[in-house]
Amino acid sequence: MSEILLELLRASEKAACIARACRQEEALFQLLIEEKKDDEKNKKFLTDFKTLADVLVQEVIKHDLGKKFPGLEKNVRGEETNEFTNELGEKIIVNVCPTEEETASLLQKVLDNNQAAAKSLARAVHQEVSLTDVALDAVIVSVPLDNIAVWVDPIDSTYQYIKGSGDIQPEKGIYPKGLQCVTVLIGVFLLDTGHPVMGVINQPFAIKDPLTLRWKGQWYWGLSYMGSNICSLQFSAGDGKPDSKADRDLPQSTVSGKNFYAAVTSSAETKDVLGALSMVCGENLHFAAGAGYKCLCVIQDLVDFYVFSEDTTFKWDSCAPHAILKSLGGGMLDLSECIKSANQNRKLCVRPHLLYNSEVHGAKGADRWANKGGLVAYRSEQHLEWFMDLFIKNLSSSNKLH
Ligand code: 2IP
Ligand code: CA
Repeated sequence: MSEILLELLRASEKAACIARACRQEEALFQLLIEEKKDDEKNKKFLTDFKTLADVLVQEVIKHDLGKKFPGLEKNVRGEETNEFTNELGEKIIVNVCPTEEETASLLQKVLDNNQAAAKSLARAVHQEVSLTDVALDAVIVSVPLDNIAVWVDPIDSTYQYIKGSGDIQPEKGIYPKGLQCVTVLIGVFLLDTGHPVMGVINQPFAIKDPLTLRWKGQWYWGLSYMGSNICSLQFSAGDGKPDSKADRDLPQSTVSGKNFYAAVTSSAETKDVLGALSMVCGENLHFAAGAGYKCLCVIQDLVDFYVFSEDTTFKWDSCAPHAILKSLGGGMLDLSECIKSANQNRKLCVRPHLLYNSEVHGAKGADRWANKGGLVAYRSEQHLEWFMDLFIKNLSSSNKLH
């Protein structure tokens, strides 16, 4: 059994429980939806609750991984810092304390003395999460602890999380928005090469029980290391086919390949890229919220590709899904590098895989960890070639990006 992967899964499940608690427990829910106007803000109220929930989940993951694998916590990275400064210049560091009571009293300080909310949150932070995953028990790959680091996105698609729509209808299985687009992302990469090796995607709001109206989550994991490639989907009935199009050739009749491929992208995608994607995919071009969720659509084989040309996804968005895609025989590439090679008539012999150990040169803050050249996520190497060929041909020549 891979101990680390099991621990990542457990941490993601704890995070998912906290995310659900914040929506389902009244004391927390009121804070989540509360928008304080500047003049209403208490000077002691250090931050808005959404940021606190994000930071806390990140700290829980760090704490729980470090407890099991001492030292690893130093290599857990994410978007958030756990230091808050209030308008009076006082600093507070949010972390998981040794006992539930201590965590509650620390949280109470950040929550403007709201004792009920602090207690609820501390309970969720300190609860034991027991889970079983029979498929994972069979995994016997061990990855060297001294050469790994972890990228965490505690709550991806924060906007959908706050909005909280639970009744959005999926289109061809894909949720364009809503709570289903919220994911917890935990990815492990090798410090020396920057390659992703393990990933967990936890979808805290996957299914709503029609009777209790409570949400059930769903998790996905993948491991790709030293020739071992294993993914949770390979064990679920009727799923986990490496690629539904794998045995099919590009049909000669559809000379342009039109509508043969399905892709998902962001509503923030540029006009030119959208134009080219529509040419290739026609009605099979979908929009969905959440970088993690869009990757999940590729992993679940609901679409063949996730394409995005902008630089607004980050290492914490892509590391976990990237590892899972690799375990299925796919991957995630730098889109601008792919286009550059095509424009120079170079075949993609060496694929420009996204890497996780190096910063964007000269960038500051979160942008240091942006996927600067955009991305393309895929499940099948063979179809990637064909798809990219069609896609790039359809990009207007004046706009072959960068
Ligand atoms: C966001 C979130 C957004 C996504 C953006 C991410 O992360 O996944 O949904 O934009 O790239 O950085 P889009 O949905 O347009 O793809 P977070 O919610 O954690 O800020
Ligand atoms: Ca994110």
